[in-house]
Amino acid sequence: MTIESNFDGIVGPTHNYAGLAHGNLAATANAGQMSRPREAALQGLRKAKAMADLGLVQGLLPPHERPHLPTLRALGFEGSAEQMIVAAARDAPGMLDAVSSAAAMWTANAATVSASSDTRDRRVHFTPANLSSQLHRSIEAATTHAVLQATFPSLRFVHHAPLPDALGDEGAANHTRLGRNGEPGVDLFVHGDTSRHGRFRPRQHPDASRAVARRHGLHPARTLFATQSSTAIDAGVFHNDVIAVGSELTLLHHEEAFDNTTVLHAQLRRALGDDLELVVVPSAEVPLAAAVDSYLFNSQLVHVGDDLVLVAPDDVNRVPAVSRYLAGLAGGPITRVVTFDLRQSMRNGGGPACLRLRVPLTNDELADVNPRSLLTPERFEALVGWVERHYREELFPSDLADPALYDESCRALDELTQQLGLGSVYDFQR
Ligand code: SUG
Repeated sequence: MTIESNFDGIVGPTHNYAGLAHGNLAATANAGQMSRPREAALQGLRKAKAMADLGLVQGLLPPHERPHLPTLRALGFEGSAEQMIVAAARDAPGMLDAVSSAAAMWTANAATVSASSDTRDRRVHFTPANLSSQLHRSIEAATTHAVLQATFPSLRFVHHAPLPDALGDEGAANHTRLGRNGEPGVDLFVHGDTSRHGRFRPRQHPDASRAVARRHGLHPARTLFATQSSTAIDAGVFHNDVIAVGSELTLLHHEEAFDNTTVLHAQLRRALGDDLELVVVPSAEVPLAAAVDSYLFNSQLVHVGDDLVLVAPDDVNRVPAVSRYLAGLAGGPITRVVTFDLRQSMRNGGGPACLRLRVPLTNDELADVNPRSLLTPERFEALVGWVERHYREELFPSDLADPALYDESCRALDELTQQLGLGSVYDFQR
């Protein structure tokens, strides 16, 4: 039987607010502020630990090396690490910001993953997202590919190359697997309307979603494609997981999430039957702006015993329309709400759901996962010690010009890959 595991991204030592992300209101609003890398990493680890404590399978994916010197070299900078960083800070500070972003922490964008029960060859398929819509994210794909291969190393796992860059692919943030536990699932892929030019460009290309479904060998009758509403994108919904979350037989979404909700609901009902719970949050109760501000939908939906738990950012308590909505959930499929302080990540537009990559696994497949990538109480303690030894308390975007940050970061990541038994996954280790 397939069960859902979650692999959270560990926040990297260069976590900062450079305001790079397109269509992401939080990241733009917080540009230039001071970040707290140590606190950010600890907040993420605590959330992951709490999920493991609920009895869920919880894994981890490491940060990427930043600043990414191979990209600086590709951009024409030369010499030692220090020389390249100093020259980039002076001549192209925007490029230095891009190669220093810790955005790989949001592993919902690392890849799209298909369960072996849904694929033609009965193996688990991974396509690392090319994240080509923005420079600072496009540099993640190659390392993500290496990290996923090291984390899921056996022949039960198929690792595809990222899609060509012309087809923007932002990974699992725009994909939801629904279905009864133990049965083949229904895959819902959501993309933007790339013909429309609104306030913000859509990031997910429809042909990217279709290509992922095709190469993973998903059954066409159980694969659905929906269009994100442009109103939502323009309101700051840069990924579908900012406005919808689903698990097993429950799909929670905002009234304005999709272009043609009636058709989508009919398709989902046909594929999944009457047991499917479609929970639609009306705009009259939670306006789009409140949904984006609180990140209500960027929650995880997890099954714990008989409970369906919504794992939300604690910002939901800050926005009155949203806390009122949550107080009225009784009687519906969601039976519990737990919240986490993830403010460091949230200020860059990353909530609980962004921080995790869902990987549906059978017991045999789980046995083939790199064991040290799984979070145990001992590994949690070791990682907290690692963060406290290596991470700065505070970081301004201007600190990215400090070459010492690169050395600190490499030392930290080198030690981490040993702790996690990942081998050499970074350029600086080769
Ligand atoms: O791509 N933020 C990310 C947030 C990604 C959230 N993920 C999901 N919704 N699944 C983005 O917009 C800001 C980073 C910076 O400015 O350094 C950033 O990239």
